[in-house]
Amino acid sequence: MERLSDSDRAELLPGLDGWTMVEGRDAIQKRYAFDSFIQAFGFMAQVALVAEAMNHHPEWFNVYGTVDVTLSTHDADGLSRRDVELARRMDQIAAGAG
Ligand code: HBI
Repeated sequence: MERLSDSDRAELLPGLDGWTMVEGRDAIQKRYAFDSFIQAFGFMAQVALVAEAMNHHPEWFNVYGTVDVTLSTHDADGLSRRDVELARRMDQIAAGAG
C-alpha cells in the first residue's frame, strides 16, 4: 500500500465527513456519538466485519455511546487509499446504510 500523494490528499480528504488529521501523525480521526452503548457496539460489530474483509483495522476506543476512531496504514507508515475507503464505509454504517 502506498502513502497518499499530496494531490490525492487534496482531492480525497476534504470529501470525508467529520474526519480530521491527527496532530503529529499521518492518520485521520473521528468521534462517533451514539445514543447508547448498544448502538455504539452494534456499529463496531458491523465495522469489524467490513474491516476484516478489507484486512484493514481501525484503532478505536469506546466508552458508552462514544467511539473514537483513528485510521492509518501501518504498512505504508501513513495514510493510504484504504483509510479513505474504510472511513467512508464507517460513515455509511453509522448512518444506518451500511
Ligand atoms: N490495519 N489499519 C491497518 N493498517 C495496516 O497497515 C494493517 C491493518 N490490518 C492488517 C494489516 N495491516 C496487515 O496486512 C499487516 O499488519 C500484516
